[in-house]
Amino acid sequence: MSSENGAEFIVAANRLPVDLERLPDGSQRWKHSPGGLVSALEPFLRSHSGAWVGWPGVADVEVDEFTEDGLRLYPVSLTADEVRDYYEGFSNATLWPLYHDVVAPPEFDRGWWDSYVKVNHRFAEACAKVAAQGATVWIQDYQLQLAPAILRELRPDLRIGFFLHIPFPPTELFMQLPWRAEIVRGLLGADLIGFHRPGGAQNFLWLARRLLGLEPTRGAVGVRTRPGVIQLGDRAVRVGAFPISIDSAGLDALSRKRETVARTQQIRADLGNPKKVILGVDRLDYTKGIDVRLYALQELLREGRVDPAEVAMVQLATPSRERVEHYQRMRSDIEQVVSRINGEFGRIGRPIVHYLHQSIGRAELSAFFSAADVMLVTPLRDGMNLVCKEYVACRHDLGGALVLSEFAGAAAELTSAFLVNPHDLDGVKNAMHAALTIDPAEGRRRMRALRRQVLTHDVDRWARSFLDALDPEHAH
Ligand code: GDG
Repeated sequence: MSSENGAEFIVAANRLPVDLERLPDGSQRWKHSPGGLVSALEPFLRSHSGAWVGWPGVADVEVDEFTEDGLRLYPVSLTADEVRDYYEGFSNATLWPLYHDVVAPPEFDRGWWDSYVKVNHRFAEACAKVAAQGATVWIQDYQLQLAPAILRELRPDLRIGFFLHIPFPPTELFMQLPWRAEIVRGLLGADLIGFHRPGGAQNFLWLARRLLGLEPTRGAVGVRTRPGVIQLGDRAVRVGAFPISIDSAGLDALSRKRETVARTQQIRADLGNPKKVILGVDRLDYTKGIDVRLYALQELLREGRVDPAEVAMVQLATPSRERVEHYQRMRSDIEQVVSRINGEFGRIGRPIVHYLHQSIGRAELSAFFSAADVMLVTPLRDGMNLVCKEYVACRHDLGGALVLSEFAGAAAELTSAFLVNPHDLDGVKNAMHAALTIDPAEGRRRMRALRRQVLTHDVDRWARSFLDALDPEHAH
């Protein structure tokens, strides 16, 4: 494609915002998977003749570029071996656990690394082909950390941003990575590198000094302000903190709809109208601490601090990365605890834990949030965690109480939650108990404070603050 009709604003992410689905009869269709990222960036993408570069989610298919709802989509193909090595291997069995405080041991495999390098080249080449002269390219997440530098080589005219959606780890842990200098160099191809929290930015600045002998600024990085700066020849790379959020107003409106309110009541009735409904919503992932909250509930029931006749818990565990070995093991561990609790405390027609290993629609999810007296978000480590913000956005009635791990990025913003250390089981139990027995006026006070934060800091503000910092002359 010539640069005259190239795109001016490009998002590159491992996945496209649509998934290719293969139907049993052999035919194919596109299934929309509108995530927060898509809705956040859609206005920019549309008004800047935008394009999205990503993998369509199925191995070994060559798909031509196409336009969906006015958005230009450029599929990047992956072979089955690349899905295994670049995606399931290096991205999800090396980087994911390493960046999440090694809560599972990361595997270092040279073949996986080779595949990661190769696929990052392919993504960068796709961006180089699609971008108009002087365009802005925003590269997303840990699967594509080499792409900024490769793209910079291919197209020095571009403005390149990078955002990491998961935590950037403490430097001692990052130093384990055999390819640590390559990753830091890859990221430095960007003009702006964004993390959720200032701590991540600070870790990165330290590594640039230690591994590459660069001289970053030494001041403390602020939230959306005071980025660190690394001078690389005539180029200044900025490194900042931009906490992501959700479509707060959209969820607030959805939760107020008559149908949602009716569905909320129906869900409580289907659960047997218990006095208290407890909820967990996560991708089934070992970082999310699903087991932590189940063990805490089990002990509270055993100690008689929670009456099995008065509570029902719903755990929605959305299927995720099912071919990665660690995920298979964790799934069966969690399912075992669920059935133990139900075996010990359930009655016919009244299990304690309603466990769903499936994905549900957005409207249904908002009804779940509205139905929950206590929301449990207990990750061992989480870049941000959107679920807790979604819960808050749905509680226009000021009902409900949030138990939130200190190790989620969101904890820095949601300080009126019951904050817990997920490694401290007694602490989690006490917080759950406090949330279950909270005085309604105190609950409303806390929820009001949480909502003030979430409603004034939405995903649009996140995208705008990043893009303004990337291109200060053209504030968005
Ligand atoms: C990564 C980082 C960071 C889940 N089940 C269903 C469903 N979901 C939605 C939730 C939420 C999203 O998926 C999960 O987002 P999280 O932020 O909680 O977690 P990760 O997937 O690990 O996301 C994380 C995020 O990137 C953004 O930067 O916050 O720290 O790990 O929106 O609602 N949605 C529907 N049905 C489900 O069954 N519709």
